[in-house]
Amino acid sequence: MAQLIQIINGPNLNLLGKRQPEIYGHETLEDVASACTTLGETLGLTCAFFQSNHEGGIIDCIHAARETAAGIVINPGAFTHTSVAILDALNTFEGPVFEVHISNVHKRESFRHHSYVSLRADGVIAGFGTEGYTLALRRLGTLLAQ
Ligand code: DHK
Repeated sequence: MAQLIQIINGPNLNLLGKRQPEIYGHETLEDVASACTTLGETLGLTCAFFQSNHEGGIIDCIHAARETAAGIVINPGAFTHTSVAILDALNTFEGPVFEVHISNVHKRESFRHHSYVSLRADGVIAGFGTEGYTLALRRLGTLLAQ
């Protein structure tokens, strides 16, 4: 049976493709979902997608994933740099967690250099554009097949 991967996107990522395309590219979140779904089928993984502009919604999604998902891919957006609550929620999840940033946060403002989520993440991908999501999915495919 296919294992479920919960893919979570935080604030402003609903505007992907329209928002600062020079930083975040031209692909939309629907494009990301489509690429992940297609790749997931080849890896035996089913992808569930969630986006919220609200911290509590993301936390509720992580809690629900405790019962349903084998792994999490999360781009918490700006909550990456501020949210102890999302870190705490991820610490309740037992499977692998991968943190994705579309842009190279280390090449940007210093406030983007620190990530609370990285204290829990099993791996971090930054600066690979939207391809970062499928790279994380490939790694989950490898880990969960072991
Ligand atoms: C997305 C955001 O919305 C920013 O707040 C982060 C991240 C970077 C990204 O690169 O995907 O700082």
